[in-house]
Amino acid sequence: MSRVWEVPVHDSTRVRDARTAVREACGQAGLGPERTAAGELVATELATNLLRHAGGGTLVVNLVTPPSGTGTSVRLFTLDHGPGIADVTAALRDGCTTAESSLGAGLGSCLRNADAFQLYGAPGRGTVATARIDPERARGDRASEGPAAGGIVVSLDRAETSGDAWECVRHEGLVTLLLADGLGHGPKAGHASGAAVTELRRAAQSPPQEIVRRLHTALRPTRGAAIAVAQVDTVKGELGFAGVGNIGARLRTSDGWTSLVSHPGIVGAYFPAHVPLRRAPWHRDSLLVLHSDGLPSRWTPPEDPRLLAHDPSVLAAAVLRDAGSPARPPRDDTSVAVLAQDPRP
Ligand SMILES: [Mn+2]
Repeated sequence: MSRVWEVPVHDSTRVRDARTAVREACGQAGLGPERTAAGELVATELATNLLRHAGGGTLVVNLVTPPSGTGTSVRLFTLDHGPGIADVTAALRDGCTTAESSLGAGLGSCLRNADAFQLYGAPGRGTVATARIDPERARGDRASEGPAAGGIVVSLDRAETSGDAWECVRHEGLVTLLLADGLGHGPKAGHASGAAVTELRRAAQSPPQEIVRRLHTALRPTRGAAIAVAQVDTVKGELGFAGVGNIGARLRTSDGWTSLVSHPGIVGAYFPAHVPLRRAPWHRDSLLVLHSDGLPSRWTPPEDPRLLAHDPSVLAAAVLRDAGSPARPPRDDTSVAVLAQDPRP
């Protein structure tokens, strides 16, 4: 289950709604007053920027596991289809002001108050901003070497609960990414994907096809889910992938993008006799995108090298934004999770 806050920001009254959403999220994450105040400040700046520079957009708030692996962090995203920021470095420098207002000062404040903050703007395509507020001030962003994961979850009709969930678990040299799409949508679907996340935390030392099998047992009391598990062995430099049900998976290698195919079935209900394991080499420039079927199937994988160099959370949010449009809202709970080697070339 994923708790989702999604606030459309199209006039100034919505800036307060954005702040309220982040305060609620910080409360659910158990953050203290200082981190909550930081989160509210970042929400205010990002929502204000949507109005001033993009003609409006959307704030999405998710609860995520921090790089330390313990506790809960709050992840904010703003997505827009505005003109995009041409010079992000200049925009992030404090005191840099545009003709209209103080874009730079606001973003500098985000940079200082968030534990991680990234901005990606492409002229004509809009901007993605993301900030993470951790329970404690981060001391370095990375838990360890190897690939980093990030994702975004939204829900059908902006419901509080999404039936989709993702999680990444590190266990010694293994980095395991799960994406789960509970059957249908809403709280019961969320119960299934939540059970998958809980079991992954216990099973992350197992190979992917074994994890999927364990998830099948764990999900029997639920209505079931589509599941994909991707695991990078950082010692061998190898990716293992196993999926059951309709989860999209695309892997970027030096030759371009390839699809990793899941096996038909429903984890927790109808389990295939044999779950194939797909192996692929994992390089410095490897990148994996997992997504639920809420994402239109004809989405195009990102090619902009500037985008590919960003944090996986930015990539996931950009994929989600670019697959849809205000005229075509998602018809299901939707999630995108990205695993990327860091640092990338
Ligand atoms: Mn679905």
